[in-house]
Amino acid sequence: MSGTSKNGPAKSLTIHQDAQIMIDKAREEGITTVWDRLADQQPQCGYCALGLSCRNCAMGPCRIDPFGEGPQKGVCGADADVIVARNLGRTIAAGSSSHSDHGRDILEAFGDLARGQATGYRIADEGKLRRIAAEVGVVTEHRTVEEVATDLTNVLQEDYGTRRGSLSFVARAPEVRRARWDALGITPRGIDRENVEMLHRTHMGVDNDYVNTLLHALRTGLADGWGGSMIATELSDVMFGTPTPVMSEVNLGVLKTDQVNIAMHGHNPLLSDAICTAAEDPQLVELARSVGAKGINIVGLCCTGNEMLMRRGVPMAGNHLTQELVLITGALEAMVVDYQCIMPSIVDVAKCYHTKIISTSDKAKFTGATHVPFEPEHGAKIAEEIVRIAVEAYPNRNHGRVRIPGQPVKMMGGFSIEAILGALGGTPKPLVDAIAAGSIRGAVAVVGCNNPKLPQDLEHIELTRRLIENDILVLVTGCAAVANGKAGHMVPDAAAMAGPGLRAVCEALGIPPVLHVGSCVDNSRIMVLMAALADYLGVDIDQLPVAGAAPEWYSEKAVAIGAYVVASGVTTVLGVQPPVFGSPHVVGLLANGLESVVGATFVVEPDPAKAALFIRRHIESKRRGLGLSCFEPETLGIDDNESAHTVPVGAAVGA
Ligand code: BF8
Ligand code: SF4
Repeated sequence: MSGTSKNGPAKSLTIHQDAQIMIDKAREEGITTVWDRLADQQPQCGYCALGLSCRNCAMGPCRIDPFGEGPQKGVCGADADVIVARNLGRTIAAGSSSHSDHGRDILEAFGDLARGQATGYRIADEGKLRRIAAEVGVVTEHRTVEEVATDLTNVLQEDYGTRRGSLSFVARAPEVRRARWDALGITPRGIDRENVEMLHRTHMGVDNDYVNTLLHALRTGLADGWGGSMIATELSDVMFGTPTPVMSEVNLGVLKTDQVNIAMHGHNPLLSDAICTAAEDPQLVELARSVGAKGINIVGLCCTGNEMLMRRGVPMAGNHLTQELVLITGALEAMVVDYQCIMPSIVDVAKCYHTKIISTSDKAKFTGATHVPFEPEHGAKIAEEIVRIAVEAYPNRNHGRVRIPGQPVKMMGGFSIEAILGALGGTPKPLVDAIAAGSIRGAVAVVGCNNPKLPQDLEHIELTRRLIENDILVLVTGCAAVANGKAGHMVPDAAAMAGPGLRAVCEALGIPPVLHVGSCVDNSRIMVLMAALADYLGVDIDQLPVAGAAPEWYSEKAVAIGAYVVASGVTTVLGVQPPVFGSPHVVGLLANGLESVVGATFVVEPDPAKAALFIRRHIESKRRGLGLSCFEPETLGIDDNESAHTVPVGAAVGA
C-alpha cells in the first residue's frame, strides 16, 4: 500500500521541518512509512492496550473483560491483576535483557581485547579501566593493562551469572538505598538470573501474586540499570574514551549531496567506532573520489548515533522516527545496522532507492539486507569491507531524486558524569551549592523514544522547555537527546532560554541548560550522578530534588529503564500510557504504593504542561524535605487545568 495522507498533514506527525519535507516526499513517491502503518492498525486491540490479554500458554489465549460483564478470569484462573503484572514483568525482562545483552557483547569484545584477540580496538581510557577494576576488587598496582582488563572481564562476566549476593556496581548505590533493596528482597543478584527468573515466574502457575511479581520486576529492572547497562557504558568508555564536551550537528541536513553518506543505526558502539576509523582510511577515501564523490560522510541515527556523537562529535541524522525518512532523502549509500529499534520496514524503503541495508549482528538479520557478520577479532577489516560496499553503491545514486532538507542545527554532546564533575571542578559541590541556593531548583532526566502516536518530538521539546525556563537542569539521553538537539536546546547559547538562575550557572560554565549524557544504556550514568549527589549530601536518592520523564516512550527497554529509575528512588513521568490500566490494583501500586516501598512512583501525564507542573511541584516538595528554600505549590500555577498532578495516574485511567 502506498503512502497517503490518511493520517493528516505532515506537520501533525512531526514538529521538524526536515521530517515534514521527507514525509511529503514519501507520499509523492508512494512510499509507506510508520505513520501509514499505524493508521492501518486502527483500531488497535483494547484488551492488549489495557494489559488484559494473555497468551502465556496453550489453554489460552485469554482476555479479561474490563467492563466486568465478560470473563474475569483466564482459563487457568488468572485474574486481571495477575495478567497485567505478568505482562509488565515480561516487558521489563525483555528491555533489561536487550540492554544487558548489548553489555555482554561489549564485555566479550573487551575480553578479546584484553587477550590481544581484537583488532581495531585499544584501551582508550586506562585511568578509568584501573579505577573501575579497583572498585570491583581487582588488584591494579604493578600490573599491566592486559592483566587488569582480563581480571575485570572475569569479575563482570560473573555478574551475568547466578552469583548470590549482589552485582558489582550495586555497591555504587547509597548505603541506605542498598539497605532498602535488601529489606525488600530486590537487590539484583545476577543479570541473566533476574531476567530468567522473571520468565519463570510468569509461566502459568508460578507467581500468582501481583505484588510479588512486580517486586521482582523492579529487581529485573535494577539488574539492567546497575548491571547490564552500566557495564555497557563503563566498558564503552574504557574502550572508546570517556566522553568530554564536543560540538556536533543534527538533523537530515547533515547528509552531503556530493559525498558517500553512510548512516550508522542501532546501539552498539563496537561496530560504529570501527566504521568511523575505516571511513578515514586514505585508500577508501581515494576509492570514493574515484567514483565521483568528494569524500565519505558518516552520520548517526538513534543510540549508535549518540555513542558516536558523544565520543567523536559525529553528526546525527535523527532519532527513532527519522530512520525511514533518512532513506527517503535518496542520498544514503548505506544504512549499517546492529540491533534494537531498527524497523524491519527499512529494507522495504531502501528498495525504492540505491541504498544498501547492511546488517552486522548474527542476532539481528533482516530478510533482504546484505549481511556482513561483525566479529571484534576482525573489527578493522570488516569495517573496511562495509565502507567499501557503501562507496561502490555511490555510482548508483539517482541525483535527480535526492532531496536533503534544510541546514543542520548545532548541538553539544559529551556530558559523561566525569565531564560534568570535571566542569564543576571535580566535585558535585558547585551543583549542590547552586541547588541549595535555589538558582537551580533541581534536575530532571528526560529520556526515551519517539512514538508515532504522538507528534515527533513535541512532548520532549515542550516539557524540556518548561523545565529549563523554571531553572531545572535537564539531562537527556537516547532519542530525547536528539529531539532537544534538533530544537536548538543543546548549545551554550541556549542558556538564554533558561530561567535566570540556571542561565547564570550555564553561562559561567559555558554549557547548555540541557546536557547530553549519551545513549539509552547511558541512563546508568544518571544513576551514578544521583548516587554521587545523594552520598555528598548524606541522603538517599529519593530525597533529592530530581525526577525522570519518558515523554514519548515506545520500547520495552524504556519500561526497564523506568523500573530501575523508580526503584532507585526517582519518580518518573511517562507521556504514553503503559498497558497496565486493566488492573486498578497494579495501577495503584505503581502510582501510589511504591512511594512507601522505594520512595518514588510512576506518573502518567501526556500533557507536557501538566507534566512540567507536576515535576516542578515534586521538586519543590523534595527541596522542602531537605530544608532548602521552596516555592509553595500554589505559586507554581499555570493557566491550564491542573488536576492531573493530584491523582497522577488517574488522569489517564479515564482517558
Ligand atoms: O535505546 S530512545 S527509540 S533508539 S529505545 Fe530506541 Fe527509544 Fe530511541 Fe536507543 Ni532507547
Ligand atoms: Fe490463559 Fe492462564 Fe494460559 Fe494466560 S496462562 S493464556 S490466562 S490459561
